Amino acid sequence: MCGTCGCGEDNHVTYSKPGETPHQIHDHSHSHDHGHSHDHSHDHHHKEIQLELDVLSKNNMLAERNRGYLEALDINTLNLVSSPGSGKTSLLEKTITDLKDKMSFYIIEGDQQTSNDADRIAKAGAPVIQVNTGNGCHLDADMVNHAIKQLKPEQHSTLFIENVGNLVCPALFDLGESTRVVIISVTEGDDKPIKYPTMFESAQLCIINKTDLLPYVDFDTKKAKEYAKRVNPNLEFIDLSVKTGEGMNEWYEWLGKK
Ligand SMILES: Nc1nc2c(ncn2[C@@H]2O[C@H](COP(=O)(O)OP(=O)(O)OP(=O)(O)O)[C@@H](O)[C@H]2O)c(=O)[nH]1
Ligand SMILES: [Mg+2]
Repeated sequence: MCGTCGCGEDNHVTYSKPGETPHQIHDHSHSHDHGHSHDHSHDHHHKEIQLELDVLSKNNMLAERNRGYLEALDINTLNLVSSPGSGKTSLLEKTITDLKDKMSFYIIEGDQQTSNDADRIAKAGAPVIQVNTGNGCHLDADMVNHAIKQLKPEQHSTLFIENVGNLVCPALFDLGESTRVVIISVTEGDDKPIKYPTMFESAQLCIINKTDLLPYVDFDTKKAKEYAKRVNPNLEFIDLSVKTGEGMNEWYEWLGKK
């Protein structure tokens, strides 16, 4: 997984609210596990797998703590995952604009760099915190834990976590969300669900965005859904266009039922 793509232990993660200077958080309450304590093998591959399992099990434990905290406050938490540019921030901007009088939203924005997305969300009118993951290609439960502490979402609210645009690594990291929503846009190709099955396997809802572009691209919606159902028979689908608003009501109905 990420051992090969640059998200290391010495990574510099920063947090900021719009207008704030990004800052790091030094948390000395947890021990740093470098993964060699149980490993008596000289096999490098074995060491790497052990490190991955350690990282993931530590993440799973923290994710369960997040989940317990969020459930106790009746905060519906959605983890939005997709490749870069599928329209996650656009979907959030429109959802906030349309529903903010009826629902209370909080947003955690994950990107490697920049506070562009948090600035867009703040403009749409919701409290937001930007997490910059540096070299990291995904959010993890620890980052979300720190972000929640600063954001302080209120009881009975909806918390959206926009993950780093990446169809691979975010699939492995439970953040403590209630629901995982995978978004694909019709410009990406209808075979994504079988090329990146883990992401589709771990999601409960699949949004197919940018349907306004269907006349211009070779995207077979039926085929994309068949592929996705192959890896996850229980996956639900909503086709929509954030741009034209087509299908947005179905998304709002789904959200209202959660
Ligand atoms: N045609 C069309 N364009 C869209 C639609 N939704 C989003 N876009 C455009 O797609 C581009 C990327 O949208 P974003 O919302 O920034 O995508 P994102 O998933 O948040 O991107 P990252 O955070 O970088 O992963 C922007 O230029 C949007 O205007 C849509 O429904 N139709
Ligand atoms: Mg975005």
